[in-house]
Amino acid sequence: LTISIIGVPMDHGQNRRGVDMGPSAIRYAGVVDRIEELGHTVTDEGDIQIGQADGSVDTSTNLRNLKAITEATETLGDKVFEVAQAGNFPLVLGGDHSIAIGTLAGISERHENLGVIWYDAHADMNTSDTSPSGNIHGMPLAASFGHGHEKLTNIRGYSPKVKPENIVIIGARSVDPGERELIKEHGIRVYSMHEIDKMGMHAVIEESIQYLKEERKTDAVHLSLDLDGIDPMYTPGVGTPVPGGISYRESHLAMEMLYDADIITSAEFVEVNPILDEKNKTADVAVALIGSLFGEKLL
Ligand code: DIR
Ligand code: MN
Ligand code: MN
Ligand code: MN
Repeated sequence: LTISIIGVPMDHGQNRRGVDMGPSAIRYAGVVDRIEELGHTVTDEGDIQIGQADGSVDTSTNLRNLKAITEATETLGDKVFEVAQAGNFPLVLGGDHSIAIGTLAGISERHENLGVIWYDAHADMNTSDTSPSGNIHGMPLAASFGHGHEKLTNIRGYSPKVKPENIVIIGARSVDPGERELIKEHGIRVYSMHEIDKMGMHAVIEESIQYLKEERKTDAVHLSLDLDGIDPMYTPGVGTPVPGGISYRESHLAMEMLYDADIITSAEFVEVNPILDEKNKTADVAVALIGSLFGEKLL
């Protein structure tokens, strides 16, 4: 497997500075060596250029930094499309979660029936109408199935990127009222912390794989992993930590099972903020999970 790393040093999707340094922190934590040691080839494509933004929420749209984000996600989408067309596995490093709009815009064009696993404390299913914050990092999943401001849903000139019934959310524990409505309306599959506690992560991943592969018959699956899905005791370097999250071990088990099922065709690891972190702990966890996702085993 050839894995192409794309860094997206963007913090415009939320209001805490520092997450733009996520790609550097993850590279510093040794992501390239970690993957190469598993026998894969890595091409580091460097970072996407990110424009300036003033951080204000536009009063007519309720969106913070819309222009800079649409420009960056268009660029990212083109880059992701290019590496995927070349037959490589796109591995995107964030940056805040708004970048998923671009990643999905690049990937989905190549697939009829893309599946998405959204590993996150949040549902990221707000729109400009429902968002309590105006932060676009709380909107990428809604945008990907055609809900929200046209500038966000139509990146790379098409919409939707994914069918709502091809989405699985894992780790949710902070969901806003408008997001709950969309989840219900579209019957989106959600394994919240309640289901993870009750069923165990093994059953959650087994069911998710069965659902996406056998029931939904997806032709590719993108993993979008927000480090705040994991409990902040393991990943404190995130902008919106929520207690009561997925454990370190459960997360490794999840990545190992996804590798064994040979189901993931692209991935992104987002919301690593080294300024809020403790000695790069959160980037270290990201790299360890990336190792498991690409086949690292004890024996
Ligand atoms: C909140 C926080 N639901 C919002 N979202 C976050 O602003 O829309 N997503 N932190 O990862
Ligand atoms: Mn998120
Ligand atoms: Mn989150
Ligand atoms: Mn709808």
